[in-house]
Amino acid sequence: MSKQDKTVFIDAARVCLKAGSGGNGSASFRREKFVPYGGPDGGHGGRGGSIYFEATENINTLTELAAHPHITAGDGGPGKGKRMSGRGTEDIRLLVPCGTLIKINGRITADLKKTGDSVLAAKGGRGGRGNIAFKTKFNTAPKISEKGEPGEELCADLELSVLADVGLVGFPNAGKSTLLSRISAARPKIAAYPFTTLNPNLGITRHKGKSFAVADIPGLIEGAHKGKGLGCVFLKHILRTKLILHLVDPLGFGKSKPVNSVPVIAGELKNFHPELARKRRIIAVTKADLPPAKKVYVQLKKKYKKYEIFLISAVTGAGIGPLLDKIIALLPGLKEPEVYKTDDGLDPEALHKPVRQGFDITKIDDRNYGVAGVALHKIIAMTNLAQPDSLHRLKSIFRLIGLDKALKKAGVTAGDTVTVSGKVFEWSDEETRQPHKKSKFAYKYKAVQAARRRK
Ligand SMILES: Nc1nc2c(ncn2[C@@H]2O[C@H](COP(=O)(O)OP(=O)(O)OP(=O)(O)O)[C@@H](O)[C@H]2O)c(=O)[nH]1
Ligand SMILES: [Mg+2]
Repeated sequence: MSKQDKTVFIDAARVCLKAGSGGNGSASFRREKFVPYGGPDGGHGGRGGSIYFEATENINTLTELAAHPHITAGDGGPGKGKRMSGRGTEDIRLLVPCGTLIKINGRITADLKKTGDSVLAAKGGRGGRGNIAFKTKFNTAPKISEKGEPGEELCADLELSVLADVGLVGFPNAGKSTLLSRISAARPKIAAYPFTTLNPNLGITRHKGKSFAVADIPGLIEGAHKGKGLGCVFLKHILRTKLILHLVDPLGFGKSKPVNSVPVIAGELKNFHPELARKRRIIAVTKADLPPAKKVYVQLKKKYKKYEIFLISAVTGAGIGPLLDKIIALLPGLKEPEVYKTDDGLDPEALHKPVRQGFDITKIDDRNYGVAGVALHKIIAMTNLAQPDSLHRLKSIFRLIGLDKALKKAGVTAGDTVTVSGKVFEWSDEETRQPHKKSKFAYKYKAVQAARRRK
């Protein structure tokens, strides 16, 4: 049994990703002998690790990811005093086979075709800024530092659609795997009984200075497109091939005559996907070293004039040269069909671009309001509510993005509670001043939880 056969072939997996959050920024002040008013010196937090998918030809199944679907990248380190930035965390690169489609929220975000193709799946959070970033000429001693940005958290669906130039199809036992092992270094399992191949096998054929990839899939039987046998599960793996090589067993399969193989397989391909019917197809009668082969070859030639038909023996090697000549002559003129389109104009990076605006206000009851919004969620997560200056900054942001106005329009009155991203605030109509100017006025928003804690 080959190594490939021992590994379970898995061509679909759902993985849950959690990118690392950024480290918290530091709010610290320089304290040094003979340096009065040393000023803010809190460093920024480190970057959280991102998670990428990267294609490699060294693996051919999604088994590993399907078995370990929860991937978490490390968080960034916290910033420290003396302007020390936190440690950034390394990104995780998850290796997938070439031909893997990445779907996020049900949309194809990327189609990783060749080694090195990669896509950012979950972006790590940036580090929170330390108080050195908040120093202004009006506030030279800011007691503000940001918390780290949360890392993205999502589930991605991976689907492998093997990429090959030539797809081998035919009834079970036709000699597909034998041919693949003859023309490439692949060593699929071969045996004198049907349904030997249980997973697609991929091999690279080199001929007269040209090379192309060949995929051998499990044998097809009548009704395969309806789920009979194994073939239909794997037919999708030849969807992206440029050429189909149909192998006809001169000994026939079951009670079916060898010539019947042509219309039956053609029907199965067409019923599975119209793209398979459109593909250029050539036929080869196998096992030329056995007596009935020549007769079947002549019959087929007579009956199906529109196809190029070859007579080959994977055991003796007879006829294989001309067949490969034909394949290398045809391939440059054939295009890989666009079976999977990455969703129209969807830029994989767009998923990770920061959302700046937008929130929804819901009136829960007369005295309670809820506010939701992606950008707001991030702002709240990055605000250190225990710092009065940060709370004040948050309040300014609320005013700048128009949340104050919108809430007033929605009918909020003094004493009502406003829940933003799980944090509860109390609405106050009083005027506010910046806290570092020692305002005697109350904050417009009071972090109710923080206030309770202080009592
Ligand atoms: N004499 C002879 N036997 C062959 C030739 N090619 C394949 N065979 C035999 O036919 C049998 C089936 O070969 P496989 O390559 O396993 O056939 P397959 O199409 O991959 O079969 P499945 O994987 O079951 O669909 C084996 O016993 C091979 O030794 C050939 O050219 N000549
Ligand atoms: Mg086989």
